[in-house]
Amino acid sequence: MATHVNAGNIQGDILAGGLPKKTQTFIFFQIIDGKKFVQDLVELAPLIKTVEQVLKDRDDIAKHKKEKKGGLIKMVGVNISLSYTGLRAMGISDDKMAGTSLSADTGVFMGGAVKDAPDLNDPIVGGKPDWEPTFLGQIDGAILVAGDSHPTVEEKVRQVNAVFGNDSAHSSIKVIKSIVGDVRPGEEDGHEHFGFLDGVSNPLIAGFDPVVPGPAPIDAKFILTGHSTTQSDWTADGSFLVFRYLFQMVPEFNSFLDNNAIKTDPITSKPLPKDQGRELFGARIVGRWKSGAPVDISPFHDDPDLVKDPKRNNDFLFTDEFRDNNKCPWAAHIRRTNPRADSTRGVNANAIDNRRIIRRGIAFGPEVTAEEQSSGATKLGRGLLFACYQANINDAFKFIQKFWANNPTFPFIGADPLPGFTPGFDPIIGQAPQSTPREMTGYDPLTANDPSQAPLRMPNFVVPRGGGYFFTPSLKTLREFGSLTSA
Ligand code: N7H
Repeated sequence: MATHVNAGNIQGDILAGGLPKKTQTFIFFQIIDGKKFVQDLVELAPLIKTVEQVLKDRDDIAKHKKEKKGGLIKMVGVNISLSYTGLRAMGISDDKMAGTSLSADTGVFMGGAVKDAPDLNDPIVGGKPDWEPTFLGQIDGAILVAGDSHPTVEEKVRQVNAVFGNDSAHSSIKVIKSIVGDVRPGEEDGHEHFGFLDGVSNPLIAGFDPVVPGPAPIDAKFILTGHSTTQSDWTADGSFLVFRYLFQMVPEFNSFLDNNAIKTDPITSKPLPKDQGRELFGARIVGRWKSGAPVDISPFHDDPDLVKDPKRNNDFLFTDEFRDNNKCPWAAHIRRTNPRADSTRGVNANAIDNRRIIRRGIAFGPEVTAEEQSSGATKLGRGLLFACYQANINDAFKFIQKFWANNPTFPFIGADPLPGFTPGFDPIIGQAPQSTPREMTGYDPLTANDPSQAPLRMPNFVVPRGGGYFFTPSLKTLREFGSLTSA
């Protein structure tokens, strides 16, 4: 039987499409008075938006659109997550975490994101990840405030601050960094900074989300903590939030697309105009066109109508191309991060429900300036505030980054597909070990399956500058932390 989703008990960013947002502020904090903080959480609980409220918001948005009233409904939501050091600062002992989901991931959550960064091949300088100093220090929690506009979010942030005590002498927390993310303007709404539509494919939850063609729904226990054993505990209806502060080198990425535009039309064998060749190359390294249309369904030309149809935009499993990469290269970002049937058939068949993540990122930073575009060099910081939820960080986010994106031989393990062929790194997020080149193959449809083709060298376009591993508790647990801290 599918795990029951108790929508009124689960924080709203986790399921049902997450907190509706045009802008989102991430507030990272340290706990300076653990006892007061635990009491403050009881007061904060009514301000937290649940999945139940998100479902209602989504109905209201649909109704507003249907009535063509224009503008946006005023809407805002708050969620809160805690790191291991945060839980400890609240007075929750390791004993209380033992035997729960918090200790079930080989120490990844408890060890924290800084310790894990070398294992993800994040660049290391002076023995430390090359991150912004704030993220190298202690971060006890993250408050997410998402809404329709800056004034709505700012008003809610003031309300949240008041709960913890505005006056720094009496506040239970100290804010150490706030980052604002914004949906990109105009036609780029919903597209990340490289120009690709984001947020298209997320796992469907069995018995909760409406079923559409594509990968089969997964049990909620792969996203929600505390449901993997028959006995549920205080971590039930929670989830782990992985945050990554990812900067994107957009002008450099654009030059890379220009320089590697596909030259020959794979169908007519005639020369391909430069702009078309460039878009085809971009689509093949991501696995979707900028419109969001998947190359596995529309391999050689964009089809923007396809992505508007939720019954079609995810309806592929890479099953037509088990042993080739004609339509979608094996290294392509979406084939790497969700290999669909690549992993569930053949001699190395493995179910991957426990590898799925629910992504909730938002873009940050300004649009590319004319000067950056003409010089081909990034001057201003921009990128993705990457956020994803799962029941086990080691099995999901970390596995995807380490064993899929950073693994040049995936999916060639043992006797699986073409012998002698190395797909290379995920071109978007794959990270090679220090001083090792990042390369991929299979990008040109004409030579896609030729083991003798020269690999393509790729600079890093995505640069990690921070991160955090957090636990997002249920509403019930938020109110009852006090009972866990008493001896
Ligand atoms: Fe990715 N991009 O613009 O290229 N991602 N991603 N991602 N990503 C996806 O389905 C992107 C990152 C996943 O089920 C799309 O939403 C960028 C990390 C997964 O088909 C696009 C960055 C991790 C999927 C991008 C970035 C993942 C996915 C297609 C960093 C995990 C779903 C649209 C700056 C470790 C795969 C969509 C599926 C899709 C981009 C980061 C994972 C366009 C720019 C760090 C699981």
